[in-house]
This record gives sequence, structure tokens and C-alpha cells, in this order.
Amino acid sequence: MQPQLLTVQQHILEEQRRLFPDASGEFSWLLSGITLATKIVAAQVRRAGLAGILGVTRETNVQGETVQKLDVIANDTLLQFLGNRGNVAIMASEENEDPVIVERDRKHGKYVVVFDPLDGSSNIDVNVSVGTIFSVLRREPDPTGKRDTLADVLQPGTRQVAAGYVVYGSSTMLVYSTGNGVHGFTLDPSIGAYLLSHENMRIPAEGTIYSCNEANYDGFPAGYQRYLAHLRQGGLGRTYSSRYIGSLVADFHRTLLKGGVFLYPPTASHPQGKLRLLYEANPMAFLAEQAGGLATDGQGRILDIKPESLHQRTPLLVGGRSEMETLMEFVAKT
Ligand code: AHM
Ligand code: MG
Repeated sequence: MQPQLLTVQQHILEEQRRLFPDASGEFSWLLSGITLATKIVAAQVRRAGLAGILGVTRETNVQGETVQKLDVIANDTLLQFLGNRGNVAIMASEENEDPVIVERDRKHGKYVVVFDPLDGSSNIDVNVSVGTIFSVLRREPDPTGKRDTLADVLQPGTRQVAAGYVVYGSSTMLVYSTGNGVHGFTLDPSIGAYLLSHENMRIPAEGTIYSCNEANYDGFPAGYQRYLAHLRQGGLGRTYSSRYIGSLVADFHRTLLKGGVFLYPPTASHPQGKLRLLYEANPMAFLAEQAGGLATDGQGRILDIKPESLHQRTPLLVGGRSEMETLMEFVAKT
């Protein structure tokens, strides 16, 4: 008999029906905007090496269209498919300096979506995995349409109602959570559907991989240096390997599946770290906690940080419990 296939759309609808029987279905409709947009991005990413060839004549392709950079395409696609849902009032993207207001839905839209359309895009040129990261926040309706829209975006990560990412890797995978566990779906390109492949993902409590840009080691605060030395010297009773891709989505995805720890600490040149709180750290922290792991900025829980600006940076330390608890001890002693 044919194995039971479950698409992400069915999964979201069933989850919503089970947990919120009175729900309007609007939230599922919003998430379907993300799944559709990311399938379009995935199709473009698969052709990335051809962009130069197709656009060889003065940056226009054979159809006469201007060849755009992939991160611009990804951004435009997400803005388009989220902006026409009818329930998204505000979108904020790594690619846009200010939040994008959906004028039609500004008063009654229930949601804010924050995203990094193509994370790790410098890796595109060398055919390494990249991804899309998203975070969905609820907002109170604004019948006057006069409220400061930025305040609706600057909410702590605890207010996320959903978060997830798509990794454009050797296969394309969507991983998401609405606060009821973390679930992974693999895109079957032959039918264009994300199919459930990883139900209820959990970060192993103990791993054997650490992941950071070790070229910055000399600029890490002393506690981080001692921690990495501790892992290398077998201080946790296991032998560690180092893996670093340089695409947060791919490094996080590996950490989710294999355990261990990913860290982008403060550095001498980036005292606040490099990663962005709203569309990189918060969604990953939400997923990590939902998968039984931990995420901090070295001081406290990422999800508790009250954002002050849209593109604010934060150190990010995320991983399985054993690595994270030891890391917090080392960092506290700094
Ligand atoms: P981007 O959003 O501009 O692509 O930059 C973020 C990326 C992350 O994906 C990755 O974790 C980090 O930058 C790597 O930084 P570094 O090159 O300093 O190690
Ligand atoms: Mg990014």
C-alpha cells in the first residue's frame, strides 16, 4: 500500500483544527503564502549558476527581463505572496530599511511577518546551502490606522506565533513551529509539494559538534575561548568535531538534527555579534526551545530580549542542553 503522505498544508490545517477548533483558517492561509513563495525561491536557487549566462547581454536575459540578484528576487517574492494574504498588516525584511506596510490591511491585519529572504547569500556563488528565515508575530488591530507600525514589529520573541526556515540544500526543506513542536517537510520537486519527512524534531541533548567562525577566536571574550578549549580537550567526556558552513540556516539545521552547539559570540569587531535579533536569532531560538534546546545571547534568553530597532544585532548561542548549560557556566565566569 502507498505510504501515507502528508503535505505541509494538511499538517498546518490539522494542527489548527486540533488545537483551535474555532480558528478562522486565516493563519493557515498566511503560512501558505510562505510555502508558495519559498517554492518559487527554491526554483530560482536551483538555477543560480545560470543567472550569469541567462543575463549575459547587459544584465537582461533572453526574455529581455532584467536579471536580478537572488536576494532581491527572494525578497520581492515573499513581499508579494505575504502582502496579498489579507491578514498581514506589516512585513519587515533584512532587505528593507523600514517596515513595509500593507496599506489595504493596515487597520485590520492580525499579523506581522519578519523575514530574512535569502540568508547566507554570499554562499550562492560557491553553490553552498542558503535559506529563508521567517517569524510571525500577532498584532492588535489598529482601527484608526495611526499607530506607530514599528512598535508592532519590535516585540520580544516570546510573542512569536510561528517561526521557521527553508533550507535550500541538497534537498529543499521547510522546518516550522507554531509552538507545538518542530516539524520538517521535504520538497518533492516532481509534484511541487512539501511532504512531512521529520515529525516532532528534537535537538539531541548531547552532541559532538561545535560550530563557530573560529577565525574570530582571538576576538572572542575569554569565557568563550575557554569553553571551546574545554570541548576540544574532551571536557564534556566526548570528542568534538568542528563544522561551520557560514549560512545560519544550514548551520542551525545541522545543529537541530545532530545536536551540539552553534555560536556567534561578540567579537572584537562586532561587540553585539553579527546576527540580527528579529529575523535570525528570534526564529531560531523559538525553534530551538520547541525542540528541547536552548538559545541565549550570553546574558539571558534570546526570546526575552525587548527589541529596540529593526536591524538590531545580537550574539547568538544555540544548541542542545548539555553544551548550552556548560557554555552558560563558562560565559558567566568571563
Ligand atoms: P547574511 O544575512 O547577510 O547572509 O549574513 C548572515 C550570515 C549567516 O547566515 C551566517 O551565520 C553568518 O552570516 C556568517 O558570518 P561570518 O561570515 O562572519 O562567519
Ligand atoms: Mg541573514
